[in-house]
Amino acid sequence: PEHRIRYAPLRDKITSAAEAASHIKDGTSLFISGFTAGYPKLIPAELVKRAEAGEKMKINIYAGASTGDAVDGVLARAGLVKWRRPYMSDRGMRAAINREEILFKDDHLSSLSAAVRAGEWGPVDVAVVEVAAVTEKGQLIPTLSVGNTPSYVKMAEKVILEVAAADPPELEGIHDIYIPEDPPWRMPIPIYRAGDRVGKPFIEIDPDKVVAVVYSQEPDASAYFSDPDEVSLLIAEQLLDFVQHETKKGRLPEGLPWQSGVGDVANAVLAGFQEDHFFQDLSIYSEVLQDTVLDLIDMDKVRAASGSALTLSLHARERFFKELERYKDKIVLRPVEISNSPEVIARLGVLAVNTALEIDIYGQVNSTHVMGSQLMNGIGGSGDFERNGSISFMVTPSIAKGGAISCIVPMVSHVDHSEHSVGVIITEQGLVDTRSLTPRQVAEALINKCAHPIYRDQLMDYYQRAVREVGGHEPHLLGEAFSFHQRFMQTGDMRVGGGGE
Ligand code: 0RQ
Repeated sequence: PEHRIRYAPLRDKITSAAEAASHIKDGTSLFISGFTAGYPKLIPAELVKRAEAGEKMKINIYAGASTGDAVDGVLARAGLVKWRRPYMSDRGMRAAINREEILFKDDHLSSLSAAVRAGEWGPVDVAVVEVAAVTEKGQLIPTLSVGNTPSYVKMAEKVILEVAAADPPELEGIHDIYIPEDPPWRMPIPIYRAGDRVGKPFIEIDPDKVVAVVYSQEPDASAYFSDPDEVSLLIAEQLLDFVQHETKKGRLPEGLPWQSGVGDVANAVLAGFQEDHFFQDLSIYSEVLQDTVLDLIDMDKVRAASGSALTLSLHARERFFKELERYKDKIVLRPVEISNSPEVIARLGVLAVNTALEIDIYGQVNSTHVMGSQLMNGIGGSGDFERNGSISFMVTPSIAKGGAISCIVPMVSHVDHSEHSVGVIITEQGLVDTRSLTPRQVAEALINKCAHPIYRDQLMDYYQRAVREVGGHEPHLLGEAFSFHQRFMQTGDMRVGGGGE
């Protein structure tokens, strides 16, 4: 314990998970660390045990973003969750949210630490934080994510620490903890390059607020990355060609930092950097860093990589911990209000790459709601980056479910990103730079270049009739704008004739 908890008074608070969890009761608002990685593992399991023993309780659970089965999965299955915010990606929890059994509101990740500090989310009853170590003064060294933890800890009435045996205390130094001022006293966040460190390597805390310390042997669930498929590779190739071309033409400065969202295409883009000789001195100013960032560092292609979390496969995690000092030199983990700060993203001129579920012919984007109604994961940081990046790329395969769904539709069934935030749209079929096109030009280009050939005639027919029959700046046939979606809901296929023709 001395090695991990260097502040002696906190060693007296080491206790069992059951004892620690006794601070959580029916109605407690639980604010936890965790942002794909770094979430607590023992406390949720204790709550489930109590529920199974017959205790009736519901808690509100607020994290940094998605967690693992050890939090969202087990708590949702046990019916313990009243409210959950923000982004999550657990199947069971998603289903409960869509039945409105769990209350959920989707937030831009950049804004919620400040909202919690302003008291908008109510009192922070208990914060549960996974830590790698505690310093001599009682400050906290987080594990592989920062998320909203600094603000949660600052506002919490009680704090429970889970000391993670799986994460070495040598992680100390990788984090850069900076809590910006709140309105109306906001000063600039002094980050001028992706790798700038502006804060402290630990989370400040009043140690008296710590009510329990538990030791956890459980590692984060490992991320699993498959090799990028052909569609993702085609999208990534066009994206990298485009940036190269614009740079060579002098329309894009060299060395702008990259943000790349979650999913296969994002990984394919990063994998593309490995093979391409044009991209050498890369800066990454993103939200979640994944395995490929380590590969790029190994190839000496990365100047700096900044994010709020590091999500690694089992193999990459071993590699990372073995050579921690070398990687620490390049990687900075920040609070999500800094990694996703609109101010900083705009200042650095981040090249933003995010994935859509569907995009409409005028460039509005739906990233979160299947067929308009069913929540998928949440907007996450995609809005922070798309609205503020110097070029905002929106990528998607042109079709889903084997062609039964066109990802280019007449009108999106839900809007996350508007045409005004999105710059360049790419599918495996082609790329459209919408930035200097009128909405009608965007529609024609998207249908001809980005839509899948099996949907082009249907889309063009809709568009041309809208132009003829209604006209206007963005012609729509309001009675038919969702006909693709309706056909899918009725027949299981968006194609006229169900694709069987
Ligand atoms: O369904 O899971 O049943 O197979 O949606 O689609 O193609 O595997 O794509 O994993 O990249 O996820 C937008 C959800 C894409 C994600 C979204 C079905 C498809 C499949 C998943 P199955 P893919 P991805 C922040 C980055 C918002 C948050 C964000 C996301 C499943 O990227 O959550 O950007 N984004 N965060 O079959 C119905 C459609 C569909 C569809 C695909 N049009 N209608 N279903 N699917 N298109 C910033 C960072 O820096 C991290």
